[in-house]
Amino acid sequence: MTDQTEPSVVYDAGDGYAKLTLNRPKTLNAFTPDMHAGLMGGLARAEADPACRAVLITGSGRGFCAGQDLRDRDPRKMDGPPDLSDSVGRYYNTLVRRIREFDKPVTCAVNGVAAGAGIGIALACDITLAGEDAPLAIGFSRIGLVPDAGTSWTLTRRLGEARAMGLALTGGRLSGREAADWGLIWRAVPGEDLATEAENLTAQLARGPAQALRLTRNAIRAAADQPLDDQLELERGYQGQAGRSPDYAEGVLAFLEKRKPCFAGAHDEAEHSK
Ligand code: T3D
Repeated sequence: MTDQTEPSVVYDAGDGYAKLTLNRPKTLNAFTPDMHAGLMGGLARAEADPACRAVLITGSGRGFCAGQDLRDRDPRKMDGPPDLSDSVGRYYNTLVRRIREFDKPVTCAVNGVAAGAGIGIALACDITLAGEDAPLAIGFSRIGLVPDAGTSWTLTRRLGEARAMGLALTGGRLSGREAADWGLIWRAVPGEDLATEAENLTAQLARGPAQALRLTRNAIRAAADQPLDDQLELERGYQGQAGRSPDYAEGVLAFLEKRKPCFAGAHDEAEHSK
């Protein structure tokens, strides 16, 4: 439902990173096709900008994201049931894949309630912070749906089957603090500190050795899917690439010269293979 003149996603250039703010606060930033387009457009802009070396996703107002805009699913205004597989494939799967495969680190600050696919998007990011009291409301089963936007995958991997099943079947909720205690997200911080913490973290990643960070993301993700022997070989190959990078030379020099490193973030094209 496109009932606003403000952009549904606001793009701000930060200190070496881009901040993408979901901006439909009256609906707790529920997803419309326009908001999906805004997010995809913001990611494309961030990817194309060499000065941008990380992305932070957050929400405006008191919510992070309430999932799909249910006003666009009002059965009274439809001829028949919607084809949700089309919507999930076209919008949510595309977005989750885009975030997961993004070329630069992506952080997320869950500034307030996250529900349904809003949680899936938050958990697709590389590092997720939340306000201590921000509710993560799984919710899907409460409206007769199943977890989507990768939520069934992320919950199960990070929490194990017992907790994932309990949350998914009951449509239960966790506070940001519980989500961090359970290992679902990186950290929970007092709400008033969240924006600063998330911005500092994202700026830190933006200043980091871009190639090594990209390889590290790949290594951590691969670890869940393969045996130790394969992971050891993957680490060996990645370290070979990292060891040839100017960032490594700079890191060692900075250590020896007792100063902070200044990473240029030069990309070795060969290491783009995942
Ligand atoms: O459809 C597809 O394409 C398939 C994909 C599905 C993916 C999904 O995400 S399905 C799940 C959709 N989301 C939900 O089921 C969550 C629905 N919302 C809630 O359960 C609650 O609003 C919250 C737990 C998120 C927050 O509760 P609370 O008490 O803090 O706030 P509230 O009063 O319920 O909501 C505030 C306003 O936001 C309210 O509008 P109003 O009455 O002030 O004009 C409410 O209607 C609106 N809002 C909240 N969530 C949505 C929404 N409007 C549209 N769509 C929403 N999802």
